[in-house]
Amino acid sequence: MQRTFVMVKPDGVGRGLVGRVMARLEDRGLRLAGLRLLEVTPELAARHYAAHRDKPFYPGLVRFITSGPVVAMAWEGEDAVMVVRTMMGPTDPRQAPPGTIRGDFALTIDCNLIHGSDSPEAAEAEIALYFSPDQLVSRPRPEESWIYPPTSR
Ligand code: D4T
Repeated sequence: MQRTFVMVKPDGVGRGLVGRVMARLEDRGLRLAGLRLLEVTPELAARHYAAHRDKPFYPGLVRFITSGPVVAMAWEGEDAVMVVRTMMGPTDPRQAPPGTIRGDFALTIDCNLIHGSDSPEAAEAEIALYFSPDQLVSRPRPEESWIYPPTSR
């Protein structure tokens, strides 16, 4: 099972959308492997967004991500990284089709509601940034035989 890191950003927490975002991921069949409510410090933001350090939007990005509580999550599923990215929609919510999380709940790139890892390697690094091993669980959901059916059924 692949793991991915997902964050409901301060706008999503502030607007009370955490439950609805989580419900979409659960409804899809992904399983929750880790969950934390926290405030991102400037130091943590700098580590999370190190790849964007030289971008013009970086100062605003750090200001935004540290502006209120976030919900950090690890989710598991086959191809979870790609599945979550597809469910999120493009970075700019104006380009995001209806039915995607950003397409249904957000309007601007500055407040685009959700983050999801863009590769399995990024997922591993981001999960390690927000969770210690004892804060993660990996237990199949009982109904998973209806989500990943054995090929021989
Ligand atoms: P995250 O990392 O938040 O999941 O977003 P994406 O993976 O979809 O997009 P990204 O890494 O390119 O951008 C990170 C973060 O920066 C904000 N941003 C991005 C911004 O404020 N202005 C911009 O022009 C861009 C490209 C939004 C997401």
